[in-house]
Amino acid sequence: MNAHNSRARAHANLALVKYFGKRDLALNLPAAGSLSLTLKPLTTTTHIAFEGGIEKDVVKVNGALAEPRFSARVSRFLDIVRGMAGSDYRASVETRNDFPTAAGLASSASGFAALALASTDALGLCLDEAALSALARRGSGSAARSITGGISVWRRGESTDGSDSFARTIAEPKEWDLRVVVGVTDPGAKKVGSTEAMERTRETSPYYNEWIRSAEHDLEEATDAVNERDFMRLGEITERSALAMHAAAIAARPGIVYWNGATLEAFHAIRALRENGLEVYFTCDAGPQPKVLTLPENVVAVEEMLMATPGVTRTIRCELGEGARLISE
Ligand code: 2P0
Repeated sequence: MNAHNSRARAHANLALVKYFGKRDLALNLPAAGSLSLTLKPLTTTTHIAFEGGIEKDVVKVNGALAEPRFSARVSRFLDIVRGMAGSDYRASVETRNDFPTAAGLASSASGFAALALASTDALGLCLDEAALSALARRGSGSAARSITGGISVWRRGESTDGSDSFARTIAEPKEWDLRVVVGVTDPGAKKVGSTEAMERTRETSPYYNEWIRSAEHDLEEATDAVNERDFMRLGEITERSALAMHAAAIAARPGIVYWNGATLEAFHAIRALRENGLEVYFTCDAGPQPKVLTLPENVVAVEEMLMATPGVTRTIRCELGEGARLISE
């Protein structure tokens, strides 16, 4: 048999300073840098086998054939890898997420990070971490930050080809024990996809330029807060970055509102906990799940608070995880 196999694993990541706007749509180059936590468990495991003589890529997600749109996106990504390796082999891809897709948690970051590593390894390419991160970015912008572990910064970069727009770790998991609790709310109305939302916000939101300016400033300040292990400062930047991102999206035309009632109730409950002296800060992505940044001693109180919020159906405890890696089993 003429097959090149590989298996890789990557975790999802949560941005504390958000990425929401592109300077290049085709290359997924961000208009501003972002800062994130790579989170375990939230794991994607991907197996890939390239073979000569098969006609097209076959993509399975959690055991079922992927939707045509997603398969086409994976094939476009694999075309980039094939181009780098000088191969025309098609691939069979099997990817599994250990977190519930119904939870509405983004899997494209961990998915394209695992795919970037598995596909390059299977075709004999040996990329360093920066090159892998820049490649994963082509699949989904935030995937750049799932190649790296711990706390990562994805720089905007200046070059038009994107070669300087990749993530790097600024603190390893063992260097700062940060925790995140995700609140899963009931699925809300149909969401607008991230790429479409970013483009609509860039084109129509009167707040877009200010949002991008504030994001660059927040990134510098959040990087300092990480370097100084200043949790309160990092938490304050986390909340304001999420609120500013959503404000820009809400002001797009038509406005993009990702929150449901439970999301907002959770935001207020988190602030109430903080007024009682607990170090807890919220954030939220392109969906209705409230996510809480905290320290180990507050995890149980945060879970109780989230479960007491009407509309929150379950919680997921997370901590800092490693970057993408190859696995043998
Ligand atoms: C982030 N999000 O920084 C932001 C915050 C959602 C809100 O990155 O178009 O799936 O594939 O580059 O990476 C989700 O967007 O978008 C995202 P594309 P991606 O985590």
